Amino acid sequence: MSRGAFILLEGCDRTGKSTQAQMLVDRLTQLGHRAILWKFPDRTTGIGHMINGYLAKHQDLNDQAIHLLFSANRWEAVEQLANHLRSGTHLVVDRYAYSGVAFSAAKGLDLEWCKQPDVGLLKPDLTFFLDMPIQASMQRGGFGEERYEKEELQTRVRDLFLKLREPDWKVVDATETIDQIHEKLTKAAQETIQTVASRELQYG
Ligand code: T5A
Ligand code: NA
Repeated sequence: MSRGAFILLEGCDRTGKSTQAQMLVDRLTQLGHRAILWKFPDRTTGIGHMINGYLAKHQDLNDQAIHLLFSANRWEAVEQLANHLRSGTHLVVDRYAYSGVAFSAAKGLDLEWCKQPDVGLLKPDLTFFLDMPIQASMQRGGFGEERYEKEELQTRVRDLFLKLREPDWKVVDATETIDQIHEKLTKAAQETIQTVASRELQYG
């Protein structure tokens, strides 16, 4: 049986990741695939509740502790994610370890230290980086409510994402229309679905 593809959407806040992730799941489903959405942080778990409390500014934690909780929130999902992929279900994942490293390093933690807790996780087969100027994303709905939604921090996060960028990332202009971006993502996702069908799951 062919395995599912792990498709990741990354980017700074308000670049349209959740909008596109949901649209991609719906489109793949319409095309006859089995596809599900998975969002990190997954705020529904015990660890996720702690992360939510921190992001909503109800609870303070030091930078190292919250970093490890974000990573633990990925580790607690790893078997479920792998099982979905093995059963042929595609995963459209809204943020993952690159966000984990970029946000914590932007706060001043050592970059190499930040990478360590995520070493060995399941790896994405396709990564989209939705990119746009911070000034423009700040104009979008809802910006400014959560802990990290500040211009200076987001600017550092963007620089760090560009530093973490891997050669196979698809950098997407997030200022294009929702439909234009959706078409690009769909095309690339379909190509990846074909190429990974008979490939082993990737960890790293
Ligand atoms: N974090 C996360 C860490 O520090 N470490 C970690 O390990 C992880 C996983 C919450 C915070 O946690 C940090 C990063 C974050 O600061 P979250 O729950 O993913 O992470 O954050 P959310 O608030 O859910 O999402 P974002 O702020 O990142 O927004 P999205 O999903 O990028 O954007 P979306 O789709 O909600 O769109 C935002 C607005 O823009 C409009 C939408 O309609 C919406 O109003 N929009 C567009 N407008 C014009 N043109 C387009 N192309 C548009 N696309 C969307
Ligand atoms: Na989102």
